[in-house]
Amino acid sequence: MKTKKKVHSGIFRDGGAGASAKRRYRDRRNKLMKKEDSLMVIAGVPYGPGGKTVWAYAHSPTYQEPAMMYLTGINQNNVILLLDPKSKESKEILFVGRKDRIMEFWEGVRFGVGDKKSVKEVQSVTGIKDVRDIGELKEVLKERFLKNKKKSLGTFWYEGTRKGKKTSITTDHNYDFKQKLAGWVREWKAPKTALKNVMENHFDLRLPLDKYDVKNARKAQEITGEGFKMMLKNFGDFKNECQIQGYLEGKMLMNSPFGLSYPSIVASGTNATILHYMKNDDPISKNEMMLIDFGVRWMTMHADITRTFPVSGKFNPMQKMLYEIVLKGQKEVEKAARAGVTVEQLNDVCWRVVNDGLKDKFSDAGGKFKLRYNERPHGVSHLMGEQEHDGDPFRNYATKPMKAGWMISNEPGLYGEFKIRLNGKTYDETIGIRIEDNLVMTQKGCLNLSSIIPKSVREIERLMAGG
Ligand SMILES: [Mn+2]
Repeated sequence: MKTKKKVHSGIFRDGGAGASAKRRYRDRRNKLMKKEDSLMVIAGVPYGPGGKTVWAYAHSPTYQEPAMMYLTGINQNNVILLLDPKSKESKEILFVGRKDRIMEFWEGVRFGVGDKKSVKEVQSVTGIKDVRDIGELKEVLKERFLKNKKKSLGTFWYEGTRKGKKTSITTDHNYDFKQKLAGWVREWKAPKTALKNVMENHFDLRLPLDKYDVKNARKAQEITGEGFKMMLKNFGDFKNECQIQGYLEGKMLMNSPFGLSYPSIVASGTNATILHYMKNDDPISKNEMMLIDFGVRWMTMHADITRTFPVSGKFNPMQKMLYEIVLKGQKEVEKAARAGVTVEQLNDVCWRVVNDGLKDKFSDAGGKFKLRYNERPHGVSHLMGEQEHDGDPFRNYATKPMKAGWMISNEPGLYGEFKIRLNGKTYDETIGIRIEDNLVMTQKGCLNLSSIIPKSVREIERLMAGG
């Protein structure tokens, strides 16, 4: 049973515009050259989501820097927070633009200086009494900085080590702001070292979720799980990946005003071996497996779930065998996860169990396989919380003992070409399997928030049979 060839690669979002592609593209360029009749240079977008904007900006109703969201809850751009713990005047100042009626015409109500009502609301929600015009920031900061005995100025940017070298994310708004502050500090004749990164302390506080966050994270799981169950029950209606995406996301968004955690990955057959598959436009066929990676937000908490199941509604013997190997890896990670353990240790558990399972169950039964990676296709866990991927982007936390309240993903996977003869029948498929739950660490173990979302072979087959 060979997996069907996919329609197009995805390099061209319009499918290469069919047979006439070359002519059409060349024509367009020629026309532009004729019109301009001069030297031109045109650049494609240099960065993906998360480049210059907050990661979630493009596809979620939340567009705030998560650090600001965490500290103030204000979901509006161009807000700056000054914290001055030693000050006798005001320890906290929120800088914001003036009330701007034209901007409001385009974007809706915005909080701004000169608008008593919105300022009052922000003051009462955040508890910050001192709200000033953002135009005063530099002056106020200078005065505060020169008064400050320590002569230090903290700000937030992403910094970590990569391959043993200290490095920063230099393409986002945090770094731009840090560079601006560095210039000011220079102007004020202070040494470069006056600028300090608050990232580590910030994450120490932000990563352990409190009860309210956990409650919201649970709610996100419930909505996500409900959408998944409805989608499975109605699976017979779908003929294309995009229909599954539309239905599933629709169900989730109907139950949450906070948007998706991220755009779903809806991958059938060979597409499931592409880790960040986003094309979601291929037809599905009955002998394939489907991998979907999806989730919704509730308040500021994210669900990040992956489930894999057979399009036919029934696992064939090879699919079941491979699926249960991955499931075992996930179970062992869940058993090992608790405060004090590191993500790297979970990786060791996960990939040992999955690779041993492949050898003991699959190879020993005569199976042959080809993976597209050595031993580990990706990390089994990432931190979660205010962002779907939270914590430092360099994953330096992977070697630090986890703390109670940290939320992580548990997502073992298996991707490759598999062939086996079972019960007189040969199975030969390119398969991607990933099963992802979200765990919250406790002192003694962990809470699996996703235990309400079906994943056993029996549960999935029952739901797909309409029950
Ligand atoms: Mn994940």
